[in-house]
Amino acid sequence: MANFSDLLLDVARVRRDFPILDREVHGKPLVYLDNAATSQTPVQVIATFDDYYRRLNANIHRGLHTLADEATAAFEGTRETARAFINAAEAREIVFTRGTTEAINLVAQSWGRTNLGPGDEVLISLLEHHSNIVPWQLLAAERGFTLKVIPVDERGVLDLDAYRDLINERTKLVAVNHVSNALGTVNPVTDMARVAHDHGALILVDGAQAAPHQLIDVQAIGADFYAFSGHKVYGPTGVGVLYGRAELLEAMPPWQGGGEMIATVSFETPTTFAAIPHKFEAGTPAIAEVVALGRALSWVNEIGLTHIAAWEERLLEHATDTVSRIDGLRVLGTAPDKAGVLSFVVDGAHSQDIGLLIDQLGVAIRTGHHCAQPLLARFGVDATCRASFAAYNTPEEIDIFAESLERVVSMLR
Ligand code: C6P
Repeated sequence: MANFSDLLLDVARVRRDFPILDREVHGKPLVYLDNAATSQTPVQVIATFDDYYRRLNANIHRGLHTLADEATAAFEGTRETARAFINAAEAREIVFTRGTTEAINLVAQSWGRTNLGPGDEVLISLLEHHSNIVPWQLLAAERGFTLKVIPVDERGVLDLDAYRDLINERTKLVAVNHVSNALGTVNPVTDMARVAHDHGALILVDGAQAAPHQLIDVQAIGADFYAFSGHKVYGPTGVGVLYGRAELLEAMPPWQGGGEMIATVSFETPTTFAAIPHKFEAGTPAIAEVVALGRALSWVNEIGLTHIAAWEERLLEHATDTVSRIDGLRVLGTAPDKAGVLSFVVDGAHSQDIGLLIDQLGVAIRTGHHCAQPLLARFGVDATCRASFAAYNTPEEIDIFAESLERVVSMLR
């Protein structure tokens, strides 16, 4: 049995914040190991959402009445909380989006459409989620620049020599994830940012899988853009954050037009735009979700990301050891620096079947291509099973998962 007693995370106390963990699935206690897809929501965040609609609900930045003022203050409060969460220099460098996907599309449509053209190159990696591939493919087809891909080795580690070979004076942007959702690899984004900047390129970091699991300091990384999603960091769906260096955001044109993003609108003279970040927030945003995201980030701070990271690292070790005993099981992603993601395939048992059968035993894992089809193709598979961990998971749950997996595999063979 793995020993977790030296770690400074009181998992029983953490679990009390998550009522959903008490439910049963198919008559069995839920073991939720699909946190890389969406993490569960603590009562404090649910209460903030509820309180918003009970007491504050109003449109923001527009009204002069009390509710509008209070809703605006709560909304803008999250901007400051998000700034501190990733150590951005200024709150106006935080743009609210619908999630990581929209944040990357914003950069592609605004910065990319203005700055990329024939002869230019954008470097992404084989580890990317489709949301950091397809926006660049769409734009490359339209603007005529070249998309290049940094390869990975057998362990799922980015080939940094290849990165240094691929980058050159034509490279305008490096767009990579901080942590791979499919394999868990943690990428050396600080070193990669230095190399990008040495070549005059910008770096966009997709932090969807990093923000819930490790302390983020966008200034220390040297990120020009950094994106993450609320629903993976114990917050609501439908909201995310794009960090952009103020100087870059200021120079970028709006990508969507509408209310709230303008300074003046006229048919006689050119329409002028609001200052950042509002220039990028057209229309009524997901106000309650943004307010609740602020509470989610504070909840993470209360538990402590360093404690969460240490806890999840131990869960990963324990899970890797336990499932590796299963005959014919192959772990995909064996990088020395990994976050709490365990991807695997099992000889003689299709991943989809494993996912369906293990759900019958109350265990939620993800199966499929994890929106990373080129990466899975690199490993010669079209699907894996993926267990991913959060602060509320326990070693006992890992044991249930491993026993259930063994049962399921023996049924399928
Ligand atoms: N990955 C997963 O199960 P959105 O959907 O916009 O909140 O996040 C997109 C995204 C971007 N980058 C990375 C590295 C991600 O992991 C994700 C979402 C989920 O792995 C759903 S496919």
